[in-house]
Amino acid sequence: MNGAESLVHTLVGGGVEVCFANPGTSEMHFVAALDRVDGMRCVLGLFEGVVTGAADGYYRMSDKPAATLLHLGPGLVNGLANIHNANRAMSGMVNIVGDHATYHRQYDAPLASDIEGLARPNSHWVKTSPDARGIVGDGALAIAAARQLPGKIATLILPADTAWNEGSGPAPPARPTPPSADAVEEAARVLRSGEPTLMLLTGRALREDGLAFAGKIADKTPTRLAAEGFNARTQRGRGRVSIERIPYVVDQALRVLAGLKHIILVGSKMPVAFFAYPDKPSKLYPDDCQGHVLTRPEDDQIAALEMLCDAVGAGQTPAPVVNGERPLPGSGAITSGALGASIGALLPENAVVADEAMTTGRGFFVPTKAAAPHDWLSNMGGSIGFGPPLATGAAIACPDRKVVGLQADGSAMYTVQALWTQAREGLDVTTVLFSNRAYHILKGELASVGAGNPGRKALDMLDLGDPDIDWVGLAKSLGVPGPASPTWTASTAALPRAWRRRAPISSRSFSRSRSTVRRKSRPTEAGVRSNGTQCSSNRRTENHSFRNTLTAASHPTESIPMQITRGSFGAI
Ligand SMILES: Cc1ncc(C[n+]2csc(CCOP(=O)(O)OP(=O)(O)O)c2C)c(N)n1
Ligand SMILES: [Mg+2]
Repeated sequence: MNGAESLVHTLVGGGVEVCFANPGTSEMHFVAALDRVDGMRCVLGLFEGVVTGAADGYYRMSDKPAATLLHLGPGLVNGLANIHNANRAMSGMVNIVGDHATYHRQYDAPLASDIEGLARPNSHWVKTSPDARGIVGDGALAIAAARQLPGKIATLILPADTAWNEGSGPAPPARPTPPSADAVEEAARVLRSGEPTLMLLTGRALREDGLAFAGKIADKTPTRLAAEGFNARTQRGRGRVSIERIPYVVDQALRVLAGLKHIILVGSKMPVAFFAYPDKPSKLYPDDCQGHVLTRPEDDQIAALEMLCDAVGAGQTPAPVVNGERPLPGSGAITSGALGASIGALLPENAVVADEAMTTGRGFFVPTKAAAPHDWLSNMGGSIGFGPPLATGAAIACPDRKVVGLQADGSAMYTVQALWTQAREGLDVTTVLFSNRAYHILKGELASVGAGNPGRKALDMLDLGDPDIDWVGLAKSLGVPGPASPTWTASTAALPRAWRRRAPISSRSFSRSRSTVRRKSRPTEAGVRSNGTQCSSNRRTENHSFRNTLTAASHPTESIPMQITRGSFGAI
């Protein structure tokens, strides 16, 4: 067994079962090892930003790190924007970055670079495996680093000539730090004081059970609840406690937080503005407002909330869950609110929402409050192009759930290749694309930063309409074909049917969005499927139902046709 095989064994033994990859020459041993070792699903991404964003989505929905396979410094750098987002979301991942053979480095060949230097700012753990004996141990260390709570970014650099030895050691799963009794008592004291108080939640506190405890506390005491503006994963919908987010727009956030004397931090930080703006404060909370740390990100958020719940006598209080009617679908002009209402009305049960809807999505959160139970994933690092990869990774983590990508057009163009991976892997992702043909949000930012009256050249930098992107054609070329051009009419809640209906598509009305076109898996010489499972030599193919959809919706303020494609493609 060579070292690459040992490393794959180490990863699988350490609970890393998926590798998102974009390999090159220096990673060929690793690629070859995937054929010879069971248990690792390997997923090709056609750009490293897809690879790293998918690892983020996978972690958020499985609470387990995936591996990424990246090609030297440039491969890593291409993936860094979404590593940054994953880092901010506290997602764990194990990056494996190939490097030149150690004896080749002295020649300064074209792909040579300081990979450790490039990795360090966005990695909690970085190591170049120096020799044969180190690789398996280093692999185990990388996994242990990534599996800490909260998750961490581990980057292991593998020179191509490392002649790896056999052996591996699974990393034990990390446990959160127990809550501090003093911090719980301090928070209880603040809550009893009756002074204006906010409990600010993020991270795992936003899972269903954490929200239930927080809701009881908020019902029993005069505290308010809020989540940070962006959160890795919020469990929402009917039967769960609903929580508002701190608004992105500074003036709105200042209004929401005005008058507060205390903020109890549950895995969160004191709220600050996303950007600085002239004549606006960076801190969003009043000067005389005091922060109290109930939990740090590494602490057990749920246990702390439960203890606090008991400390304030709210143990028997029923959790104030949302149990109203589903919202009615939107109608009339296509606005953010109308789209949000339709999404809220028809979101499938237990869906996973990958939200990169940007400006169009500003009105989505409120009307989806009483939707069917779902998980909502937001961008926490502000680096756009995370949505399609995130949806891809989430779908691989949750094969039995519908993943809905709410996607702005400008952001989609960074990582649109992810649709190809979704198609290839047969993932159940519906992408709802909001094609407003602009970097719309930046128009507002241009005004907010006081950059003066924009002229033609400045406005051209924010315009995506010339040429118009053919989303349907683009999606089709990436394996998501089957266009139709229905129109959103005043009373048609057409959009969400895209992911509800199974009937054949017709050209002028919304209907089918899912197909059951079958594809073959890609068995290897050794009879191992691309998902890492073994297949018998006489039956080397497996049918996957392909359930991928792309919907292009128009600008919220216009009533122009929306388009929907149904995913369908033949066997590869
Ligand atoms: C990696 C990266 N590059 C550039 C930006 C700056 N940026 C922020 S929003 C935005 C445009 C977003 O446009 P779109 O996704 O179409 O959203 P819209 O506001 O139109 O809904 C850009 C370029 C960024 N945040 N991240
Ligand atoms: Mg746009």
